[in-house]
Amino acid sequence: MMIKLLPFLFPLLLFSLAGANVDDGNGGLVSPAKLEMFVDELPDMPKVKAFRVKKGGVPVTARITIGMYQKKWKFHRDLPPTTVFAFGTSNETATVPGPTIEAIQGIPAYVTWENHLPPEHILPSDPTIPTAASRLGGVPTVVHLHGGIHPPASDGHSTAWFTSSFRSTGPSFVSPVSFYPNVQEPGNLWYHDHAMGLTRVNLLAGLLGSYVVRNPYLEEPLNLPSGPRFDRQLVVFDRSFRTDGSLFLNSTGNNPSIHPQWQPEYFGDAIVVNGKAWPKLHVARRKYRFRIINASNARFYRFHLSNGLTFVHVGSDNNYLYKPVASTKFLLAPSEIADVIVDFSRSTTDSAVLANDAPYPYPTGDPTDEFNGKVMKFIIRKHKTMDPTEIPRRLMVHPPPAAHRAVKTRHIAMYEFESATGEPIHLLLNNKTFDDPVTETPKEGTSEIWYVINLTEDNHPLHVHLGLFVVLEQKELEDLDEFKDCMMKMNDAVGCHLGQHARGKKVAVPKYERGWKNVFKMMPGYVTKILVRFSMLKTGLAYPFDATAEPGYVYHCHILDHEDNVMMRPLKLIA
Ligand SMILES: *[C@@H]1O[C@H](CO)[C@@H](O)[C@H](O)[C@H]1NC(C)=O
Ligand SMILES: *[C@@H]1O[C@H](CO)[C@@H](O)[C@H](O)[C@H]1NC(C)=O
Ligand SMILES: *[C@@H]1O[C@H](CO)[C@@H](O)[C@H](O)[C@H]1NC(C)=O
Ligand SMILES: *[C@@H]1O[C@H](CO)[C@@H](O)[C@H](O)[C@H]1NC(C)=O
Ligand SMILES: *[C@@H]1O[C@H](CO)[C@@H](O)[C@H](O)[C@H]1NC(C)=O
Ligand SMILES: [Cu+2]
Repeated sequence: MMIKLLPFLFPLLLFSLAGANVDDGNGGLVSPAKLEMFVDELPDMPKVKAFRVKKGGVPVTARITIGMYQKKWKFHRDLPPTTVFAFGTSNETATVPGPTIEAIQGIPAYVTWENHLPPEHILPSDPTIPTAASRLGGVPTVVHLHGGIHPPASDGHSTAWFTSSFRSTGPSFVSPVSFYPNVQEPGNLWYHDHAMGLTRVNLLAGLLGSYVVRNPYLEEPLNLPSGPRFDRQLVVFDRSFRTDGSLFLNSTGNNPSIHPQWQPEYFGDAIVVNGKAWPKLHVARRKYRFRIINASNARFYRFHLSNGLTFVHVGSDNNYLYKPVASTKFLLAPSEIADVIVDFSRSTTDSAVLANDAPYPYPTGDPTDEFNGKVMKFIIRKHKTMDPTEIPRRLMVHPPPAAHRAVKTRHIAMYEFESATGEPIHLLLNNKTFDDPVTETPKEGTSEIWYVINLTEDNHPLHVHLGLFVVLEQKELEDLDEFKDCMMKMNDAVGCHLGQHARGKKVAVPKYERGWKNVFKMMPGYVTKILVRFSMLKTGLAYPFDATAEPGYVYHCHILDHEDNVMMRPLKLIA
């Protein structure tokens, strides 16, 4: 009898043994110590041209199709394949991150984004936060081109989501085809999912990729490192894995009686660059250009190189700086993009580790450890190679901020609401949810001053769709408690700010962040003054499309866990 039962009992026994240390339903996690660093080569993502080249080399408008597929992706030599959601021109070529889309300034592109995802998500989400959902099932997705200047219908509005084969669509869905005029200046953008309440999980699953806008006439004379070998994208994010290779996102919230799954910040154990955990790259002893995108949900990175080499910043987010700025260490918030030159010919060593020492959450959280303190390794060839490139003294001239007279001043206050036990419940802008009527209605073609007031404990990277901004001033409040008291009593940013409550010292903006930006870190306890422009950067003219159309745009915190719950507000341009 016993013997007969055993074959049946045995798997059950194994199952319950495995269950013993996974009592919270989260499964056994891979310790980062189990993943040897610097064993996988840094991948180069496939490139997709968002233009066609006619006879004679003339680039013209193109139509491309990019799908979202569920497939397996290998994040590390010693990790079983991971089920992911990947972008690609086909299932076979889909990658995490997705292909790098290459566009040319002024050449419009039409991108059809297709959802080929199965009915069920691979990660848990939370129905108690405002979340896109279809009664027919399916995974709602919508793509936002971060840094793009394009009409509202192509902006990937959070409620313009769609499921597989467009079987269901969200209330502001307009068309499966996004129109990107590519009228922004040459620089770095990225595309990623933006579905209401699912952005954090859809990005964790892999729905992100980089997008470069080039202008050969303006950029070739700069003589910066170029071409696929020397001009590289580094898309950085952090992820945790279970021992079976699957992505890990905690299915229990930190405040489960209010939000069963939502947690205020996702931090992964492994640092992944271009889809490989702690990769290595063999480099020649010469200059390279790295466009580093922080595609983490919540992790900040303060990058430096272990051998002390400097980074020379040539751009920040999607714009060139006026002149190069050298630094040995720099801070990148989620969704910020650094554009740096590293000259390996100056290295005294044969390798350099790209390292990170930003506490998490930034700035008051845990220090980094030997795992999340390392990002990737450069292995530097022994002998110098010929290097015809240089770092010019001047890069690109943009009209100075003073040239934009602001016609309106607004105050944007960031609030975090906590439960009785001190756990975050949700975060709001101006104490309003996403569904409250629109209050930010800039006039197209104008510039505005926004005072962004951070009343929370965290650094919230603010992202404004469509509008580019310059940080004019950041002031550290002398008496944050007094200011907070005023704000909590009155929710009157204007009254509290202009009254006697906002004394403080000015803190310089780092030189490498003084350009026109898409995202900026709003330091806790600071009032940050930005100039946002809702017109074309170079000419100051209105956009070459109807920016006042429905469904409008949004602005939000780019910590995805905050954006989803629900640190995001509508932004509607008016004529
Ligand atoms: C994509 O390929 C994977 C196998 O790699 C398969 O499981 C999946 O069903 C495919 N998806 C589609 C939409 O064909
Ligand atoms: C998941 O989150 C809960 C609540 O914050 C926590 O108690 C638990 O330790 C977490 N589980 C893992 C595996 O991190
Ligand atoms: C990446 O962005 C996240 C959130 O947007 C931020 O917390 C993190 O510090 C950033 N990391 C780097 C390296 O910039
Ligand atoms: C924020 O809004 C809630 C609900 O409308 C209200 O109860 C609360 O007093 C507001 N807080 C502030 C600081 O205005
Ligand atoms: C908001 O303020 C908190 C401290 O009060 C700080 O930790 C956090 O970084 C600030 N966020 C931003 C975006 O500045
Ligand atoms: Cu935030």
